[in-house]
Amino acid sequence: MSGFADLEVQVKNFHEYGYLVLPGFLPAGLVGRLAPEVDEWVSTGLRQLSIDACLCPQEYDPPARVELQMDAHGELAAYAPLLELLSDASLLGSSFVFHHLHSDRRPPGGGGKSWHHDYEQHPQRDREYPMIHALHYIHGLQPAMGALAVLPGSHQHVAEKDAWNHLGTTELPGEVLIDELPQGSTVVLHSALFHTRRAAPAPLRGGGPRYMIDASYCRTGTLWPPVKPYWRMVLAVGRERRLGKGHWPELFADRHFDEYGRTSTGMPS
Ligand SMILES: O=C(O)CCC(=O)C(=O)O
Ligand SMILES: [Fe+2]
Repeated sequence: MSGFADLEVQVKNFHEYGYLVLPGFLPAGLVGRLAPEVDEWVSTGLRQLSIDACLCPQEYDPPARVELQMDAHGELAAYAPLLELLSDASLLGSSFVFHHLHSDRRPPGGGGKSWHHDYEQHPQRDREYPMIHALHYIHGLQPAMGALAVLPGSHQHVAEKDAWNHLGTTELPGEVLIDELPQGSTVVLHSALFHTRRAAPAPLRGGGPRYMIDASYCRTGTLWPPVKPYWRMVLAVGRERRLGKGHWPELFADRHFDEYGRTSTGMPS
């Protein structure tokens, strides 16, 4: 991975390239509080319960806890420097809503994820309203952990999320590889940007667990498909905890979403 341009230049080019790389964006104190929460979320099975409740809502009740109830995770979802950045006219603009957040820790040597994008629209038809994913690499990235690769500009191409799955995690001409970041780094993607996670090399070559928390946000003005059957409960936690501190009135507002199941299917990614 080579160096990345100044934030200002990256923001100016976001429309064209569809991503920003923000090394060391999160303060050490917040990173230090997030990691044990991720550990608990994964180790106690809460993460799996939340996945089961999305994949099979007929069989599983909504989880007793959601990520935003954890102190540092809630703080991260409404981290002021991130929200200020998103409010730039080149990104989401001044009015946007939280969509969902996932927290994960992958073991050393973990598998890859084929080329895909994560823009929620069923069926895919345009890119009029931007949606953004912030991928937070809590302990940074090293080549041995498994890289992220993105294809600049691919967010302008209207396609289903899995349209490039057949490519697996193969290297594509023009891709940008992001494989080395310090702890507390964030990669901001236009959600329609195609990206892939490469498999981590054998665990013996080091790398440690790979922590990633991803949070997504959408410009308001259209109805977005929810991806979790219990999406109202998640937004209610954001409102009850006053995570936006009153500065972002639409951040956890239900009214920007369609009914679950009307246009949405399956598991958020
Ligand atoms: O693990 C990563 O770096 C990216 C994962 C991803 O693209 C996803 O979960 O949708
Ligand atoms: Fe993704």
